[in-house]
Amino acid sequence: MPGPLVVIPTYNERENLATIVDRVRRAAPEASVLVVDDASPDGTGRLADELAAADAAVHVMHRPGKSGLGAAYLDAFGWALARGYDPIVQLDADGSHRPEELPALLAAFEGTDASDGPVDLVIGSRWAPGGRIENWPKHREWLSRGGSAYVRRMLRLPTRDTTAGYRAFRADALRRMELTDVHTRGYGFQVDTLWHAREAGLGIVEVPVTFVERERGRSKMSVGIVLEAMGKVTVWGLRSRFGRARRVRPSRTP
Ligand SMILES: Nc1nc2c(ncn2[C@@H]2O[C@H](COP(=O)(O)OP(=O)(O)OP(=O)(O)O)[C@@H](O)[C@H]2O)c(=O)[nH]1
Ligand SMILES: [Mg+2]
Repeated sequence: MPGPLVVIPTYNERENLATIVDRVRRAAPEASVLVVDDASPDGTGRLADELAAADAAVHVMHRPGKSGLGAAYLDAFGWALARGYDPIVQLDADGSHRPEELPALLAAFEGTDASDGPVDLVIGSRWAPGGRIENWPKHREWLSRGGSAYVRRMLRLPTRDTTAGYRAFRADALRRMELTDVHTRGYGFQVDTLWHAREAGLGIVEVPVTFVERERGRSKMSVGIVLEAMGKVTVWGLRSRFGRARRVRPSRTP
């Protein structure tokens, strides 16, 4: 059995990659790593190849150019499912998602969701009780909290941290989600997949984490990315209330 896979998407993360891979390998030695690099100009892809050459549990996917976090994850999910990895974890390269919390995320699959059903998706949550943020200016925190709350209300999701990127999916859950219907390539990808997870009736739980602001390298976040996400959420929310188009999916009986 190939076991868990931690997917690390990278774009210009040369300063961060070796440390983060090492931390993942120490925190969860049973997990393999897949670095998904979009031809980073700073040579992150070459460094990833060196790390893979030194450790058989580290793999690299090279993509031809920067085409967004969502596209990178969708490619990685396909790679992981074809090889039998389970569960599949999303983790940023910049240290914001602490690898030391991987055991807690993975352990949550042993529990049950709010309706006593099996857990299909574990969210490393900043806004669940016990979750924390380190080194964020107040305005950034309020923007993120506000965005997350807007998504929660609009889409009527019970999840506190709807935009979290630190997540673990059961392989089977990814198969049940209609990923071909996920078109958001920017950061709205996290909301898009949460919405699809909900539509597929997945068992979702949140595990509190401490989110640490990146220390090195540059953020790829932009106003355009936020607007892309909020625009889509508004459309989905209104459609689910007033539209005829809402697909009805069987949700698991408790
Ligand atoms: N492969 C790939 N990785 C990307 C792309 N855009 C961002 N990433 C990676 O996705 C992860 C999250 O990106 P960040 O720039 O940290 O975005 P963020 O965490 O929302 O923003 P900050 O809070 O400012 O760090 C990092 O590991 C990036 O290197 C992309 O287009 N392709
Ligand atoms: Mg980041």
